[in-house]
Amino acid sequence: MTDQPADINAKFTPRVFSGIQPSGNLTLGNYLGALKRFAEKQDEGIETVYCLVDLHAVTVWQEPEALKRQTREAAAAFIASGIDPDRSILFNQSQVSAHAELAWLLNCVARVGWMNRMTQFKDKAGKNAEKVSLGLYAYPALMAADILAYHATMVPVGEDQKQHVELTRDIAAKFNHDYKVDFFPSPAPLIEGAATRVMSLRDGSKKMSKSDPSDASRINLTDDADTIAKKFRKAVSDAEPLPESLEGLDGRAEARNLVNIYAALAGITADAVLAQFGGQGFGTFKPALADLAVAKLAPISGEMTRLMADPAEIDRILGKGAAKAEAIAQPILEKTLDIMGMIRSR
Ligand code: AQP
Repeated sequence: MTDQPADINAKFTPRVFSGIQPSGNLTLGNYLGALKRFAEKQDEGIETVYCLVDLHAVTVWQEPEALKRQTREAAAAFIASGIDPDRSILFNQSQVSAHAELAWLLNCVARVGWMNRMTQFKDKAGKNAEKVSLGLYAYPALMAADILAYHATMVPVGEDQKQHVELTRDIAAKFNHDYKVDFFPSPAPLIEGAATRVMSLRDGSKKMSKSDPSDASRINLTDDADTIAKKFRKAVSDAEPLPESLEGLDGRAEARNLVNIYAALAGITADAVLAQFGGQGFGTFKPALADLAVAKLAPISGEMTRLMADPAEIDRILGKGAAKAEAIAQPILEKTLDIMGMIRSR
C-alpha cells in the first residue's frame, strides 16, 4: 500500500469524528471505550463530530420502530455522557446523504482483498457468511466515508475498531495516490485509557457487546443500581485474591477485566487499583466495583430518562446537528466527485 506523506495531516484542521451504532442498549464498554472519551475530546476544545450510525445498524436486521427508539436513546446517552450539542455536532447518519454517496465512491477505491481481511466481518458473519447482508461486508467502506466526509484527522474508538480506521487510512492513501491529490487526510485511531476493550462479564475472552444474547454479560447504561450490583456479583472471576502488581493478572482474563473497569471508572491506573485492593478477594472487590459503577452510571441513566421523556426535542437536536454536519460533508463529497471526473453542473 502507498503510504501518505508523514505530514499529510498538517494541512487539515484538527477534527475528531466518531460514531456508535444505535443497535440496542448501549453498554459500559461503549461508555468507557467511546462516549466518555468523546466528551473528553470535546472538552479539550477540538472540533468534534459525533454520529449515530443508523446506516451501519441496518447491516443486520432492525425492527423499524425499535431503531427509532434506539437512535433517540443513543442520542440521550451521548448528551447524558457530556456531549453538548452546541459544542459538538451530534446527528444521525442517514440525515446526511453524503455518507452513503461517498461510501459508494470509496467502494470503488477499496479492494475486495482488503475487505476480506476484516476480522469484525468474520466474527459477525461466522459460518453464515453467504447469508449475511452485502451491507455487513461493505460496512468498513461506509465507516471510511463517515470519517473522510469530514476530513477528520482523529478517530477515538475502542480496540475492536482499530482495523477499520487503518483500512480508512489505506483507502484515503489509495485515493490520493490514484488521483494524484492530497485531498484526504490520514485519520489516526485514538485508542487510549484503561478500558479500550471491556470484556464480557461472563467470558473474559469475549468483548462486552450490546448484541450479546446474554444480558448478564454486560452492564447496560439503562440498568438500575440493583441490576448493576447483581451483574457484578455474578461476574465470572476466580478464587485467588487480587495480586499486588499487574503481572499477577497474567492468565486471569476475568480478574484483569474487572480491575480495568474499576480503573477506567475511577480515572486511575490499573496499578493504582491493585495498590488499593491487592491481597483482597473478590468478596470485597466486587461490591466496591458495583458501588463505583452505580455512582458513575446512575446520573447518566437518570439524565437519559429525563431526555427520553421529550423525543421531539431529541429529534430537533439531531436535525440541527445534521444541518451542521451537511455543511461540512457536502462540499467534500462534491469535490470528491469532481476529482473523480463527474460533471457537477447544477
Ligand atoms: N467492549 C468494548 N470495550 C471498549 N470499547 C467498545 N466499543 C464497543 N464495545 C466496546 C466501542 O464503542 C464504539 C461504538 O461501537 P459500535 O456500537 O458502533 O459497534 P461495536 O464496536 O460493534 O459495538 P458493540 O457493542 O459490539 O455493538 P454490536 O453488538 O451492535 O455490534 C466503538 O468505538 C467501539 O470500539
